Amino acid sequence: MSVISTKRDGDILVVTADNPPVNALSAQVRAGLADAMAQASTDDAVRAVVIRAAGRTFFAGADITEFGKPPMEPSLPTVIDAIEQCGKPVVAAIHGTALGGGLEVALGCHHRIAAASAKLGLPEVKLGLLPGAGGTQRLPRVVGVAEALPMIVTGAPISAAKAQQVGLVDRLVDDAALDQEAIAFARSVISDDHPVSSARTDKLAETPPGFFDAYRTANARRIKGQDAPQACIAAVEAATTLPFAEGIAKERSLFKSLVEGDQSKALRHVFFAERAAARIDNLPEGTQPLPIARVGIIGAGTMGGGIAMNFLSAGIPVMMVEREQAALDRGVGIIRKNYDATAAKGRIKPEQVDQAMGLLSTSLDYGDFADCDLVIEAVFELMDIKKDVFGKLDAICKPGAILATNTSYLDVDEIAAATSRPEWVVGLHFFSPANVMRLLEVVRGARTSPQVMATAMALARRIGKVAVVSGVCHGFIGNRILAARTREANALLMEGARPAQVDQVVLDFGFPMGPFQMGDLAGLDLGWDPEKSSSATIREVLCERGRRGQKTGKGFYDYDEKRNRTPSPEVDAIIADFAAKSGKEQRMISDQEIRERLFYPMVNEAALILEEGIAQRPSDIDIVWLNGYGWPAWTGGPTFWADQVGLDVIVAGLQTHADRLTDFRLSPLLQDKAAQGCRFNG
Ligand code: T1G
Repeated sequence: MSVISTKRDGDILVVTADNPPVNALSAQVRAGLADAMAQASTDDAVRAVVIRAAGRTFFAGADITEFGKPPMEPSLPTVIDAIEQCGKPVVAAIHGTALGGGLEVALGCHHRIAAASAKLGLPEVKLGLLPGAGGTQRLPRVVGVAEALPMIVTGAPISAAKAQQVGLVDRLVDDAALDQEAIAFARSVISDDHPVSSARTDKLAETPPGFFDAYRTANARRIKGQDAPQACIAAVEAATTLPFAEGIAKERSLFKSLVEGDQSKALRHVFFAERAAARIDNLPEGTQPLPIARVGIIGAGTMGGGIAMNFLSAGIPVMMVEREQAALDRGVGIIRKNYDATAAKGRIKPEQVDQAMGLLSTSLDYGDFADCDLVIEAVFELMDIKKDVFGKLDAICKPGAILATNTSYLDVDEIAAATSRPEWVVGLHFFSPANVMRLLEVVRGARTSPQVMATAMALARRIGKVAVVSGVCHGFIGNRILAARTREANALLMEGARPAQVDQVVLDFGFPMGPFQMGDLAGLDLGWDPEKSSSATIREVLCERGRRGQKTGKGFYDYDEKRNRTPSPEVDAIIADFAAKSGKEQRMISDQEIRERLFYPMVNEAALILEEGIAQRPSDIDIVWLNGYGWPAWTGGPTFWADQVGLDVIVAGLQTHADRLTDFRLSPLLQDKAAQGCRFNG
C-alpha cells in the first residue's frame, strides 16, 4: 500500500495520502509528496493539484516517533517549499484535524478547502516545540498576528468556520462533498494569465504597535518557566521584523534548540504516556466493553453533581438519588448553575445546557436505579456507609449492572465484599471539581472482572477523562504519593521551615500551588471533628483557633477581602510553640533540602507503587500527577523527572535525609535501578 498515490482527474492531479491512523508526515509520506509535486511541476497536462488524505483526517502533523532520531530527507520544510513553488495552483482538501505539520502543508498550498467539521491547529507548543515547517512565518501572513499568535502559543485548534472567518480557509463544504468541491475549486483557479506565484498573502502590516510586549506581559504567568511558548512568540515576532527567508531561518534555529531540550522530551513523553495509560495490561483477548446507556449516581453533593455532569455532557442519561428533597434540589441547582456559567463564557450553547439538563432524572428512591447499567456512589467517605450503600445497590440493581465507588482512599475490595457481585464492583475515583478535572483513577479490585475494567476505561474516554488503572491500596496512586509529600511538608514545619517557604519551593518547581496554599483552599477542617480535636497536630490547633482556611479568611495564611494571601505571624508562633512542646529543635532549612525532602520521597513512593503492582507502568504515575495534581507537564511527571535527575542522585539524597524522613521505607526497586544505572522509563 502506497502512503502517497496520485490520480489524474482531467487536468487536475489528485494526490492522496494514506498513512493510518492519522496520516502523520513520516519520511515515506514526505518522500511521496515530494515525488508527486515533481510530477505535477513537470507534467504540462497537469494544470492544478489537489492534496487530500484518506482515512479519518488530513495530516495530523509530523511523525512524533521520528523526533530524537537522525533526520530523514526530504525534510518537511523542503516538501512544503516544493508545494508552494510548484508554479501551478495547489489546493488542500482538509477534513478531520489538520494539525502541526499538517496545517503547515496546507499553508504551503495556494488554497485551502475544508470540510465543515474539520479542525485546524498548530499544537506543537504542547510538545515543547514550535511549528518548525514555516507555520510561524506563513500563518501570521495569512491570518494576521492577532489571530496567529494565540493559535501558536496556546496550541488550541480552531473550527473550520473560524478558519474561514479569519481567512485561513477559502471555502467550507459539506464533509461528503469535500473531494469534488476541492477538484472543482482547483479547476476554477486555473489561469493562463497569471501563473501561480508564492501563495503568501501578507497581513503582517495589521500588527498593532507593541503587540508582542503586551502579549508577553498578559501571558507571563501562564508561560512562566516554559521554553516553547517564549520561542513561539519570538518566532512570530521575527515574521514581522525579518524577510521571509530570515524568519524561516530563525524559526529553524529555535525549533532545533527546543527539540533537543529536556522540556520537549518531557512533553513528548507525556503525549505517548497519556495514550499508553488507556491500555489495560493482560486483558484477555476479545474482551469487549459493555454498553452503558444509563448511569445512576448516589449523592447530589459537589462530587455527585460534578460526576453527573460528565455523563450528561456526553449525552448519557443520569438518575441522581439523594436522601432528602432539599439536598436533591440544591444539587440540581448547582449543576444548572455550572452549565449556565460555562454557557455564559461561550464554551457551550444554551441549547446544549437544556439538552444536558433534559437527560437528568432525580429521585429519593434507590429503586429507580433498577434499570441503570452503572451506578456510582459519591457518599460520605466512611467505610460503613459505603458498605451499607453497596448492600442496598446489590439488592436493587439488575444483573450485569456495574457498581462503582468514588472513594479516594478506601479499600475497594472491602466494599466489593459487601455485595454478591464483587466482579461487578470497581473504583471510579473522580477528582474535584469532577466536571473539570481530566483525571480518573479506575481502581481494579481483586475480583473486578476484565470486562468491567474494559467498560470503565472505554466509558472514561467517552466522557473525556484521562483514565489510569490503579490497584487497591490506601490512596491508590495519586493520593498515596500526595500523602508522602504532605508528611514531609508537615515535618519541615516542625523543624523550622515556614509555610510560605515550603510553598515557594513547590511554586518554583512549576506547580500552580504549594501544599499549604492547597490546604487553605480545600479547607483545613476537612475530616476535622471539633468534638474530638485535641491539638494533636498543627492543623488541629489551627482549626481550633478558627483558622480553617481561605473560607474563614485565615488558615496557614491570612487572607484579605480579595483573597490575597499573606504569611501570618500568628501561625508562625503556633508552629514554633507546637514544635517546642514536641521537643523539636528549630533550624534554618535550605530550599534545596526542602525540594529534596518533598520530591524524593514522592519518587520513592512511586517506586513502591510499581513494586506492589498498583500502577501498570511508570508513565501512568506521571499521567496521574500531571492531570490530577498540577505537576508541571514540561518536566514530564514524577518518574520522568526522576530519570532526568538520576535515580542514583535521588537514592543518595534519600539516604542523606533518612533520619529526618517520616514513615519512610526505601524502595528496593528504586535502589536496584539506581545501582544498575537504569531509568524508570526505558
Ligand atoms: N505522530 C505519530 N503518531 C501519532 C501522531 C503523530 N503526530 N498523532 C497521533 N499519533 C498516534 C497516537 O500515538 C496513537 O497511537 C494513534 O496515532 C491515535 O492517536 C514540523 C514538529 C490527531 C487529534 O501534535 O493530537 O507537526 O496509541 O489516540 O484521540 O511543525 O492524535 O494507537 O499506537 O491520539 O483520535 C504536531 C498529535 C506534531 C498532533 C487524534 N501534531 N496527535 O486523536 O487518537 S509536531 C500533533 C493528536 C509537528 C511540525 C511539528 C491526536 C489526534 P497508538 P490518538 P485521537
